[in-house]
Amino acid sequence: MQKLALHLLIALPLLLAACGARHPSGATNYRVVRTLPHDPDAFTQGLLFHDGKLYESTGLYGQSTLREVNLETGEILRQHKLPRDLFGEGLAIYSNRLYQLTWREEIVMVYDLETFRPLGNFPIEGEGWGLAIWSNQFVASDGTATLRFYDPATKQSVRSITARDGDKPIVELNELEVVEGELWANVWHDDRVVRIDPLTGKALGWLDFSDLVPDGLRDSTEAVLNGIAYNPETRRVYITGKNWPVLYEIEMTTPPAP
Ligand SMILES: [Ca+2]
Repeated sequence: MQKLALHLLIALPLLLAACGARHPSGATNYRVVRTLPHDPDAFTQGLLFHDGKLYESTGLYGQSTLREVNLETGEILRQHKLPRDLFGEGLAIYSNRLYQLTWREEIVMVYDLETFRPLGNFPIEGEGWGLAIWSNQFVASDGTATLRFYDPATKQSVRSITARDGDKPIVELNELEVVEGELWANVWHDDRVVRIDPLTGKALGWLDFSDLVPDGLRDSTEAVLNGIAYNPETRRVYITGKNWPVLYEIEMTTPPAP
């Protein structure tokens, strides 16, 4: 029995790691593992990890970019500048293509992942804020409490949910990230991230990042928390904000069992 217990002890974390993508994170708290540099000129609108690489979308007219960033140094490894009349927003990768939302231009830009070569765009109705992939569908926020899911093949909306904390709709959902099956969202002008059930819209909990807002930016109405990326290989979450000089590597923690 002792030997079996030992095997289970060794196997269990591996099993949990392997199943991680299908299990809710249950994260109710976090620990900052590392504080890394981030380009203070980046008006961050989308952030994601893919195959060990960090990708970012930045906004503002005349300054919007799609970029690959060195996680350790914050250096821009390569970037594509958007035309001056496009305002970059949420970013997602699906089937070796990058998809970048635009704010009020009602188009989604498409790029080749390997080369950053623009491959065209497709229309989307309404404002574009955050973008992620959940269960092989795009999920997009538009500044309201509504999250719309799109079929990547047809680009048509297939369903929507309303994010609610109890009965109260959670408005101004912004940057999105799928973390272990949950949908995490920045709330604009809020230092917290809400964890949402992607099937129902129900808030599963909140993570308070107010302690991470850099000094000097606490009173800013623009340089707010916005940017969540998740690396499933390490189970680390990355958090930054618009024009923040830092990016935080986060380890999710749960409170000890009572
Ligand atoms: Ca994200």
